[in-house]
Amino acid sequence: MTFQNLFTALRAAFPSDLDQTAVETTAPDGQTLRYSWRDLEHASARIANLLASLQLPEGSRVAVQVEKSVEAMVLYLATLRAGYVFLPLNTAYQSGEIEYFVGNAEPAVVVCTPGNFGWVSKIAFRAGTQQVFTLGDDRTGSLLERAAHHGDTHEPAAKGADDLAAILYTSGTTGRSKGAMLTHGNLLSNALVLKDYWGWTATGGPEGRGDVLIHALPIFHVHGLFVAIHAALLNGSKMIWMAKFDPKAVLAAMPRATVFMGVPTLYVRLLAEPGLTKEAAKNMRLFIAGSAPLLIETFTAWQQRTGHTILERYGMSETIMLTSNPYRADARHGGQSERRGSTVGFPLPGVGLRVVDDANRALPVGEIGNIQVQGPNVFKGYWRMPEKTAEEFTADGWFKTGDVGQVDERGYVSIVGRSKDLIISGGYNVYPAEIESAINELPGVAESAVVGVPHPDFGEVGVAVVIARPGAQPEGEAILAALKAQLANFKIPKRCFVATELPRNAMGKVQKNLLRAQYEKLFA
Ligand code: MCA
Ligand code: AMP
Repeated sequence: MTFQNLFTALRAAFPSDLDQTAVETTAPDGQTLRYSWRDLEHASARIANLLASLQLPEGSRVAVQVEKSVEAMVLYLATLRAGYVFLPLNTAYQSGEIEYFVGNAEPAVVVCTPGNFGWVSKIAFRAGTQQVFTLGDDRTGSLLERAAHHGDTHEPAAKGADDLAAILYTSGTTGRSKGAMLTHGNLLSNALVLKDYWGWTATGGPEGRGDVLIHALPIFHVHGLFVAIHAALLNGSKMIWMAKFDPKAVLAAMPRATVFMGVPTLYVRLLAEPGLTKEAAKNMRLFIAGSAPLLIETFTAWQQRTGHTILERYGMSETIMLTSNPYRADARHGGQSERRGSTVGFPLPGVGLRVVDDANRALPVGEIGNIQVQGPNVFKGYWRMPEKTAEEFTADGWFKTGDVGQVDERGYVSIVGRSKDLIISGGYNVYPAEIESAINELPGVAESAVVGVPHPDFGEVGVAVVIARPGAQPEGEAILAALKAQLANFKIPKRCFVATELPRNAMGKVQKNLLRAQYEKLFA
């Protein structure tokens, strides 16, 4: 069979009755909105036709920084359909961050919120962008106005498995963010595997039409954009779509749903709701967690409160999903079906995973080392950074995840640490190097170190330690306020201390482990 556009594969799974509800959501004005499968088909065709009418060069990027809405998802589908490359951007990013992404990716089209048009369009036009559209979360803006003039049928662009579908920016321990290039083949192969491995079904469930997904994650990262949306669409499953995570709204939706996906912070916040009981969760089939380590306390408390065992999985922007605890018996692993806390389960079918030492030599079972992976889901490389791409692959073609872990005798993978200097806060990645260089630019600062410490809500948060220049007296609060003007809010350290020196080893390297130990109980 010849490979099809990812959109074509997703659309082929729409139910035969296109008038059924595909997505249900609450509009900003409180109104319940229902979108049928036909609505998704027509609305994505109109936007795809609009994009096609712009006669963009092959491989053009469509960069999108908008609030979550069903139309924003349709814009993603339309970009695939028209054969262009989707580039989602976190709504928290500020102008300096957007300037970098837009300058680096050189998108032909940028879509932003109506409120941000002034500054975003300036950045975009300076970078050579042809068109800047706006899209509000209340169906306003020039994108939909223009799309309304286009037809509601559209033949999806022919795409090969190796053609680019999306670029996701992911930071690095050194230097600026890198755009991970994901292909139609990467995304579709992973979605097909997950549909099967997680037992998605088109029968039974609260409406007799199979699974219903509660979608409460942002749609500018792998978890909310690909894992959640593809799984639901590929199964013809309805989504209960939430613009923002609200634990009470999720609880209220559970009786009408079967699957929920969240980062650990979402589970922690749901556990704080007295309404979370076995009764409330009794119709649910599956709770999936990932993007950050799920504490065993959360895993166990969830089991006790709901009677459900969270299925934890592991992935990356560069690879989409890599491993998963089993949903049902996995014949490759002795029929094992147990979901084990503190593990991320087995490599998904088709994914190769090995644990190696620093010389890339495979380690025996149970030993801790660097995790490397292979498979049809592994990205094509970093956008316009061939040397960075080469650095992250071994000579024999394995991708170096930067995660440190082990595989036990039963085949379960555990992540025990990271070789990359990275903080994962509430499921968002924060690279200390980026924050430190922003702090070091501030007046009165000689140097700084940012470390991740445990936090009851976000799992981990950043803490900054700053050394003053001679004669200067910078203040922690003022430093944080200055950072807020430059960086996405989730990257701002939760505390900033001014110290007289940073602990260093004999080589002069800052001993971050000592700083982490010093501030470990700050939020206990
Ligand atoms: C918000 N704040 C945060 C975070 N989120 N601080 C640290 N870490 C965070 N994640 C801060 C804001 O800066 C703000 O501070 C205050 O909290 C309130 O902001 P608000 O936006 O109202 O917060 P919220 O709505 O409560 O958001 C928390 C959240 C959100 C719902 C947990 O962070 C979230 O949706 N996280 C999910 C991220 C995700 O989808 N990750 C998947 C990546 P101030 O008031 O001081 O300004 S994909 C991935 O990692 C891989 C591939 C994978 O395996 O899935
Ligand atoms: P990102 O760059 O946003 O794609 O984040 C990918 C990183 O998130 C991985 O390299 C891991 O360090 C981390 N991650 C994702 N899922 C898990 C998990 N279940 N447990 C621990 N870490 C995870």
